[in-house]
Amino acid sequence: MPTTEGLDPFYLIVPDAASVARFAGIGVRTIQLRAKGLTSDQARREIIASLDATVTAGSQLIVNDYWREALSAGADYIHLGQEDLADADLPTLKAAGIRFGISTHDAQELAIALAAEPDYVALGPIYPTTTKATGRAAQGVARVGEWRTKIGRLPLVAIGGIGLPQASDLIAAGADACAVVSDVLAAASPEARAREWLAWSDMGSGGR
Ligand code: 3NM
Repeated sequence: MPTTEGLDPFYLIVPDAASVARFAGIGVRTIQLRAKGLTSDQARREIIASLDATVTAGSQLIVNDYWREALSAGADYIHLGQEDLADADLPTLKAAGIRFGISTHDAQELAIALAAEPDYVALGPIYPTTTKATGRAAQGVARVGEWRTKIGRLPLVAIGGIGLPQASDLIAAGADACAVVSDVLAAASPEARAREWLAWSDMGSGGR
């Protein structure tokens, strides 16, 4: 049950094109490619392979980090961290019709993000996570409600330490989507866990 702006309540983050293809193939509708340490050529190849897989499956690909390569490869949705935001050529990206989300961790970053007029805002880390060294204390669920109030109707993605048992509470608190790495990728069967998340999404994601 996709929500606003092409974001499904279950927003999966994976490290490479092979994983994008694997999860697009079982029906995951929103997938972020978050590959690290690639050369520009490698990044471009990963993005093109990811686009092939998601276009075929009818899933939405969101490319993290490599905005130049995403642009040249024909991606239509990217994710920018605050550092990427300082570097990114937003007018060019917008002129190309590329939608983008921005990470935020505090009120100052939120103000910077909103000034860029993004298509969604991500807030993290909601819970402690070992997947990324954010250097931040966990935000907690109440902060999701605070962000919801501050951003109006703009889509809100919660991220960081989220497992399926917490997901409905986050939607109820004001998130539109839960972005997830380890709850799926570190599961005994990542595919089975992804299917549980999809069932949750199909059932209305906790109902809001
Ligand atoms: N960004 P997991 S937290 C990639 O707070 C990422 O901006 C975060 O992985 C932020 O679901 C995070 O395994 C890690 O906790 C998400």
